[in-house]
Amino acid sequence: SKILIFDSGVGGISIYKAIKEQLPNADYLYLFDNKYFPYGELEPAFLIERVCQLIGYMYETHRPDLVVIACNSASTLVLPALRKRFSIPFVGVVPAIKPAALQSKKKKIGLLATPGTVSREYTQWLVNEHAQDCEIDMIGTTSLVLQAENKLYGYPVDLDAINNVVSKWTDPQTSPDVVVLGCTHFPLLVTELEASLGEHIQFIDSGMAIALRVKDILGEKNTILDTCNIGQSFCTKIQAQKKLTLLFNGIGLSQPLYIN
Ligand code: DGN
Repeated sequence: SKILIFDSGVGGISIYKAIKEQLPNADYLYLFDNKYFPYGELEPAFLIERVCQLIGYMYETHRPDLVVIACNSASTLVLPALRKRFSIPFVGVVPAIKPAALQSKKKKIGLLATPGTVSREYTQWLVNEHAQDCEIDMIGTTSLVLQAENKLYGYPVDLDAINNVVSKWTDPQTSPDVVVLGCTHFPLLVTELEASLGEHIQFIDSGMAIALRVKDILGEKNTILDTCNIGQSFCTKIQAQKKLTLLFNGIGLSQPLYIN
């Protein structure tokens, strides 16, 4: 099968890695929008149009079997429009509020996402639906998105910037015990986040759940659903250098990116 993974930037690579573990033989295309990155502060109406336009281009030129919107900022907004317009399956990535609420012993969870994602009605719906018994503390940040991009392009990560963003969670007495990484860029910074916050916080991302969903839709038998830990971050597990096709801005220019 041909799977198109889309994000504003390189964050969707954390999702790609999780899917690739489940479906090693699929063909992967990775599209990112280097013209309008970052997505976390764009006007909703503009973002809907932009994503539909890019996916429309890819739909015509590459005919993917399935599209993963590997961006919480986009998925919490544009999935209904995409599903209405294109008759292929879409898998969206949205904050893993439900598993976080189930795993939190303190019944206090954090959401670390973009400013767009923390302000979405859909995110509020997720909280009302799945985490009524929890207190929820949200941080919306673009700075961490930029740090994750830096890291993947081989530039140094600014640890002070990370510390500043999450400083209110450093005290184990008052912090949440479970934090949702509600932006696909953030699993790429999990080592830095752990170094900054210490061991009193468990991070949850959507990678594994999304990978299993993709596998399910594409019809392969899903054997590890019962034993998987949805919250585990898989991006740190990739050892070998892998090559995947990157498409910049939907205009066909592609070049390999090497991922450690
Ligand atoms: N990686 C995206 C997300 O999951 O929300 C958005 C990052 C951005 O463009 N700000």
